[in-house]
Amino acid sequence: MKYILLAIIPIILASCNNSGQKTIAAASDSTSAKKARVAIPSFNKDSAYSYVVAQLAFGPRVPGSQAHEKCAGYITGKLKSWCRDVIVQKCRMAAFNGKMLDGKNIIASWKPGLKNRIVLCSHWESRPWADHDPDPKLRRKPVDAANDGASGVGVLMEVARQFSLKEPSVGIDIVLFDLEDYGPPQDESRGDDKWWGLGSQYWAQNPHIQGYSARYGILLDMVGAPGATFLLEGLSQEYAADIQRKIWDAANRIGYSSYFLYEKGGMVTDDHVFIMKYMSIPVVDLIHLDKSTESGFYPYWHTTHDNLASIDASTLKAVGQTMLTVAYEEE
Ligand code: AHN
Ligand code: ZN
Repeated sequence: MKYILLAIIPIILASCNNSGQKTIAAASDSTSAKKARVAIPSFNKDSAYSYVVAQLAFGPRVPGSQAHEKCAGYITGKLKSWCRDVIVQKCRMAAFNGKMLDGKNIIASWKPGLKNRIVLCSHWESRPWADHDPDPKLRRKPVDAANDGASGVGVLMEVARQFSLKEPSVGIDIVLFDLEDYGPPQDESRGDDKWWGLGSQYWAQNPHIQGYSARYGILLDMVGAPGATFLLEGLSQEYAADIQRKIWDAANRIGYSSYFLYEKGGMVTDDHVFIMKYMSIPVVDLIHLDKSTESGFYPYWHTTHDNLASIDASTLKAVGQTMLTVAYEEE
């Protein structure tokens, strides 16, 4: 509950949803003819899943560890095999505890000269502490971060592979952030949002290309759990409502209505906040929210159970196919 402000006025929400539904139907009617012209490649869920497996094989990718170093090399190598323009942006950031962290934001760009572009992002490193584990003895153990890390990267790696086979018409940047999840452990009560998203804070203030901008961004966070529910995250709704609607409409149109719910979720301090703040690019957080858990996130969030067993390739497919649909339909 500390990190996520849940909506408290269900009556107002219900009426918003109802009027929203009509607009959705009208919008998809008028655009369906144009949409039908674009052939959308098929996202390979087994391929995405294999990229999740490969990341986990290094062990927890905790900043400063060998696994972290090796995994950065793995992701960079794969992206270079699919994309000519890959940049590894190094940063050195102070953590909440004074420790200096060496981070790497990994960036792949298609049509880098084009102004008309969108940015897809996720974070790739693991949280050092499973501070929300039900077992207090495990709360200082690192998180495998299958869902909270590897899932978004796995999806975007497969998206990158698809881009290598067929370029979308707009420019695209895939930005994989480091140092997202080094925020203070729950029991240390240093409740300041500035200790989260260190990699994205660095990139947003020191873009890989001077004067970088994009029309909009999509952040993938925890996109691999079985039966995931993507609610309309509050800050995205406030600052990027039209983009959020476009993504949810695309997902619902291609058959993923059980994952993409037109239901308001809480506000999350995630990487998208810093991109919006420092770059003024509207960014939607596509994140698994669950109103039945105490945290508001998916049940295994920041626990030792966030491992390979909590990943379902069908969820990766729903998210990945939606990303391809949005990207290839953009003109
Ligand atoms: C906070 O807990 C402040 N933000 C959650 C962002 C996050 C952590 N996403 C994944 N792990
Ligand atoms: Zn996390």
